[in-house]
Amino acid sequence: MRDAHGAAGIFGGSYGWSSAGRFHHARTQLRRFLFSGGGCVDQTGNYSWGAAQFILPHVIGTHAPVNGLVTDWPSVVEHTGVLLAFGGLALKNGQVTSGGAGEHTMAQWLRAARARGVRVVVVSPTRADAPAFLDAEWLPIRPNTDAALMLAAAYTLVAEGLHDAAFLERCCVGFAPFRDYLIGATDGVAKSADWAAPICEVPAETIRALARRLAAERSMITVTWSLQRAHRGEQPYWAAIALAALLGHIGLPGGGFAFGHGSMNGVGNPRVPLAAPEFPARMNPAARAIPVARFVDMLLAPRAPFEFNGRTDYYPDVRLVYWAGGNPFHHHQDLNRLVRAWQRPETVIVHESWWTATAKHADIVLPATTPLERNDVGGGSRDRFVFAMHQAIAPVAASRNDFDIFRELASRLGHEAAFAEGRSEMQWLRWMWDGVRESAAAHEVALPGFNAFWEAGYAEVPPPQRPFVLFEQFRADPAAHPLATPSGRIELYSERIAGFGYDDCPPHPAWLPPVEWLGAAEAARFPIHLLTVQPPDRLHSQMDPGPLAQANKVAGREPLRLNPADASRRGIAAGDVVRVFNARGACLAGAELDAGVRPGVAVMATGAWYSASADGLELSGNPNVLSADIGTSRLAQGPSALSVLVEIERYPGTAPASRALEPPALASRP
Ligand SMILES: Nc1nc2c(c(=O)[nH]1)N[C@H]1C(S)=C(S)[C@@H](COP(=O)(O)OP(=O)(O)OC[C@H]3O[C@@H](n4cnc5c(=O)[nH]c(N)nc54)[C@H](O)[C@@H]3O)O[C@H]1N2
Ligand SMILES: Nc1nc2c(c(=O)[nH]1)N[C@H]1C(S)=C(S)[C@@H](COP(=O)(O)OP(=O)(O)OC[C@H]3O[C@@H](n4cnc5c(=O)[nH]c(N)nc54)[C@H](O)[C@@H]3O)O[C@H]1N2
Ligand SMILES: [Mo]
Repeated sequence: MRDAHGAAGIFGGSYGWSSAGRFHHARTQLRRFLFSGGGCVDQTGNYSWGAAQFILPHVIGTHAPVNGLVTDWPSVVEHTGVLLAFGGLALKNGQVTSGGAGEHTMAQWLRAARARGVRVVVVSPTRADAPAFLDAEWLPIRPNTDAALMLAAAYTLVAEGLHDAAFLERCCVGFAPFRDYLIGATDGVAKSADWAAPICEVPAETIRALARRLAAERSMITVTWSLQRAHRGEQPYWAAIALAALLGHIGLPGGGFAFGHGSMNGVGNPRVPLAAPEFPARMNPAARAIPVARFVDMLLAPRAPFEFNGRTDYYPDVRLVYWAGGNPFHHHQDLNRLVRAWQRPETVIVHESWWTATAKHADIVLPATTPLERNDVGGGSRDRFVFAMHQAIAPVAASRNDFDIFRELASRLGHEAAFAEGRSEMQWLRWMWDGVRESAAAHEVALPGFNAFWEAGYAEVPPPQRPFVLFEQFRADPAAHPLATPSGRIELYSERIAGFGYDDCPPHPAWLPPVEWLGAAEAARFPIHLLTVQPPDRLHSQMDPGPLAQANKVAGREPLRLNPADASRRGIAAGDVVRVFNARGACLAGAELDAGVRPGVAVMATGAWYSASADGLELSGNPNVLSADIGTSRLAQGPSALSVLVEIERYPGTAPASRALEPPALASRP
């Protein structure tokens, strides 16, 4: 393949979480293997915060608030008056962090905030996003309309003279054109609370009262990642920053904006910013990558142009797809389209530990070990613990570590030295630990040598001495500590984005109706907005066949929660098998009734193992047969997983069982 088609013929982006251990991180192993052998087509960005990663640098000069530090919990507990949480603060999401969690901190910080009297307002289509102990106020918003609510709150501040003119003058650019948009000078539409109320179905007086409250108290606006994993997902993020800028609390203790408090464990966790353990993939000599969620477009339209963040590029003509550590038949949108695209490459190679749908759809499957069968080091950038992951059992049957598989392939291809650098598994773990230790020393944290760490099983990094406040120095002296934006300040209007000329991402935050939402014409045919959220009982699709996830299934499928009124109108009772469908596909699910889901909305977790009947009905309850495979905008090209309209009906008769756990038909066995 390399001789015939070069690096552009080999796709090795291989998006996916793999496992917590940082050395045996399959995706990194694969990319390092392909990079050291001449390069491949890589993926840039991720499914988690794909829109945020590319819009935020234009606005605040960095995307660090989604992958690094935000104003930490001690600062919030001490100083925040009102915590406004878009997308909520669901404890289910706080179980997980990439690299693994040494301590689960979300619930304890929320309890501390509550005890200190921080008032929490949760904006979400589902009540379950706020733990009961928070006693939060719940604003049940229509999905994908948060930008309208944020703009209306901003309008209210301006109309009532409650905005912080001094902060806007000192720390921001572009307030004037943004204000012109808010008051309707540019398009004749004032973005008032009365304008927003019918869009988001939050009463106008509630929006006005919220804006006044945010101005009267020290306020922190936090936004889950889910809001930007939707069509036009750039807008609620930019609008939240603009609203926080108008309030003028950015850079003050417990004030400003943050992302992801309700998305992942450790967000806001106080931590000295030392490096997490890392095994380097190194550089891709082919310097070629596509936006992460566009890989099906790439397979279906080789050589077609696409736009991305101000540039036009061309999809490569990929002949070989190599995946290790990800499950595209779980994570990608519009799986029926993926099934078609998957027929295009000449060869698909997958490393897996389990017979996932991705493995079943591969030409060559190499069985990989699980974390129990190897030694590793875990830890993440938000967690104070680094942990030794000791091998518990010998590799099962013919399975091997991804590293060992790639090392042997590299040896046959003549680039083993570049791939493995002569180090064994344990030598790499030592090398990685030394990196953590050196970084810790630079932050004046002393960590033990490898042997002591390995024996103890973990190392704990003490919490930092003083709270971290995002943009504290910038606020104190914007000239001395400029942001990495063209102006050095927060951009409420971006000349650079204006230069892109994108109508789907204008140069200031705006309300752009998404392609599918409850206000769209399409809602006449498909009147339910389906939210496809992170599962409470597993990590994505991992361990779905295991007893924990299986015990929570309803009628043998993934549960679907909907409002009792919507259910009774359709003759659906709790425990029924339902068929969820739209023009893209259909899946089965097990009905659960929940008055805490606002009418017109249904909720399903992602991750049920894809299993389709001969006529294309998905049987396990994988909602990605319903989601749309379109970019958030030409700017970020992020996944739009959460903009999905569907209809739901009771499944008549006896539904066919899921075939997800049936063994594949093999051409040969090792
Ligand atoms: N509709 C919808 N879709 C979504 C989302 C959504 O909100 N809605 N969320 C998106 C998000 S944020 C994400 S992060 C993605 C997650 O998508 P993925 O990260 O692709 O999902 P996982 O199920 O974690 O897949 C990891 C795979 O790696 C395998 N694996 C684990 N360890 C190893 C190993 O050591 N070696 C090898 N070779 N394989 C291993 C596992 O068995 C599993 O099949 O899903 C995205 N998809
Ligand atoms: N248990 C568990 N936790 C996880 C994961 C997992 O697989 N399992 N995956 C992890 C990963 S990889 C990621 S990226 C994060 C993702 O973190 P998020 O993207 O924040 O997680 P979601 O569960 O998709 O969404 C959070 C909540 O947002 C609400 N919501 C959805 N749409 C809207 C909307 O339009 N407006 C408003 N206001 N609210 C909305 C939903 O009710 C949902 O419960 O989760 C992480 N945490
Ligand atoms: Mo994610």
